[in-house]
Amino acid sequence: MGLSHCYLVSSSFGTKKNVCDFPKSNGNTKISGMVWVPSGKFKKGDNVYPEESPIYTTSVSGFWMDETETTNDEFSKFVFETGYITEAESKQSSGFGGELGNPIYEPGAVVFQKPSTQVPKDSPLAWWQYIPGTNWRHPEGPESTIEEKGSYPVVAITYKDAFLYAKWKGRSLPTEVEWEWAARGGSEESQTENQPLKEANTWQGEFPFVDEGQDGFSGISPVGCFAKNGFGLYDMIGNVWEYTADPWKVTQTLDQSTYHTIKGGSYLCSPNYCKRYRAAAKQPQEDHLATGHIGFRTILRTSFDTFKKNTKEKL
Ligand SMILES: [Ca+2]
Ligand SMILES: [Ca+2]
Repeated sequence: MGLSHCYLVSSSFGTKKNVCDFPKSNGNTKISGMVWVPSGKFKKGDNVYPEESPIYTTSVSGFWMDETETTNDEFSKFVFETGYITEAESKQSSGFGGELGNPIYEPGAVVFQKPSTQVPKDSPLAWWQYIPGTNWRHPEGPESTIEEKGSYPVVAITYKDAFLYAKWKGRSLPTEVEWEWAARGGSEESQTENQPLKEANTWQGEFPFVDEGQDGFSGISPVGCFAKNGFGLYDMIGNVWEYTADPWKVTQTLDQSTYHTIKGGSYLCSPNYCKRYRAAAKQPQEDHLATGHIGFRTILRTSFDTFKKNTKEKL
């Protein structure tokens, strides 16, 4: 694969408004940017939406987790070093896009298009559009760029893209249980239906046509701009949805496609449309369909003690 199309975007970003100067949680060079999520037991699930139930008690072993969503700069490094071409940049041999109604073969991704007036809220195709030429380098359509957005979460990537990035780093995508436990941040209680304005980039105003940005951001924000949770993790809730390793178990066949579970909601979640700005919230995402509001973060399943012994670094 040629590398001529590859470039790092960090050289062109750095203005204050495009990066949040959040404090890093540890100085370990080996796993810089990750925090330790301790083991524990919690009540997984909720009953705000049907797919979140049943609620049950489960245990989780500890693991390291990226403190932020994977950024454009980080994904650029992966592409630069491997020559990887994402699914949204590749012509598909078999059609996908079952959620959109017709098989799609042309490279591209789904983009949120804010309507100019109110539209029926049960018509998601009124604000979602498949735009050929959209991909992680051009996440809002072929004319858009990620220049000066190196610290924004990478989007318009698929489950496979996220999986292979994690593998390249010697890491994994979290299971749904691991992700939900991490997003709870040590809290015993599940999150309320109240919108978390200080902790997450969500949507204020009448969805989908007025994004007031009362939380500081209309649209996606750079990573680390909101308060971290009890485990030191940023943006678990909101900003962009995050892939997990769990296939979506369909009880009713949606179409011929396969799906994985995404967690945490996005900047598009609002009280007047979709209260999925909670740890227990979940949705299916079609495996080969890239969209502009889904990203990911990785985990490392190395025990705390093993890590200390191997690195001899003070944690
Ligand atoms: Ca917002
Ligand atoms: Ca998120």
